[in-house]
Amino acid sequence: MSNTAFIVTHVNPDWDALTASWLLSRFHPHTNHAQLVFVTAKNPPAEILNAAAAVVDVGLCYNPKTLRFDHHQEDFNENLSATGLVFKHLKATGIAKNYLNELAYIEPIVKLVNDIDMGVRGPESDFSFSLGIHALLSAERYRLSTTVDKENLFTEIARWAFGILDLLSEKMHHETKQRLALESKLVFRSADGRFCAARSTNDMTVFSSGAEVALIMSDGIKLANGAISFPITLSRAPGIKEPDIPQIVNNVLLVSNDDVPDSIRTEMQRWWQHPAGFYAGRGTPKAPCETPIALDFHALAKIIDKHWIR
Ligand SMILES: [Mn+2]
Repeated sequence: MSNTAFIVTHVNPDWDALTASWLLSRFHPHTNHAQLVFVTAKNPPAEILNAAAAVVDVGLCYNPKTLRFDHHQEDFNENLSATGLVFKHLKATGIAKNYLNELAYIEPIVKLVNDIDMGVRGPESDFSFSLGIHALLSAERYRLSTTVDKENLFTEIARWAFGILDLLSEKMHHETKQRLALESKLVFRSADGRFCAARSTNDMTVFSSGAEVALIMSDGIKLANGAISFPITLSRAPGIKEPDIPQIVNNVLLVSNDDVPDSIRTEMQRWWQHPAGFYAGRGTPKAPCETPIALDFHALAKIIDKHWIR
């Protein structure tokens, strides 16, 4: 055994063991990127448990002060899994506050893992077992069991799982930052809040604020001819069937010149309209344009808002 801090969890680790270990490994300074050691749940060696910097999902002890987070004790009455307990501790102590005060952004992962470990079933757990992280862990465990030496199997499973959790956490962190920055990027919000226009962000971020239709002008991208293009997209939120986005574009194009400046009319005439009805735009990788787009973005937003009949 090395002298460096290590985290103990159980052999054949499930997502509860893996996520609890990952939370400590990534967010607790005493177990920062600590090695994992795997023990049996039945009669784990006391000397290993005693020497561990943290013990999760095994060991029959719950004591946050010594980083012991098991929930299998007979008299245990906190309704949380090891992952839920570690997360609660990290939030309560604020020890992870350097990591975007909040940690709130990884709460969906914690909740999924915790609920499934505690036997809660619903659409989210069904999805996770069929196509989500629980399905992937089963598949990866099987694949590794046929390709990796037995003594390395659990370490390899954990390496894989930590990679998945790092990726998801990075994505959620990024989305959270985008959401927090949205206010400063909004150019227009309709009176009913159903339509928003924003610069330098993406439509999913706008939809997360409750809008159904988003007009986005992205950061500039360099075209093949060296010119800078600022892609514009008009799209509707996923999961809704209305409105038909090309219809909104055509509504604008049908009105007289007095209402719509030439620059906007010319621009919208060149937009690519997705036949499935959820998108129109120009300058994106899917619908590239050869010349920069130059128009009054706020005026464009007002015109689109006016001609989305709702
Ligand atoms: Mn558990």
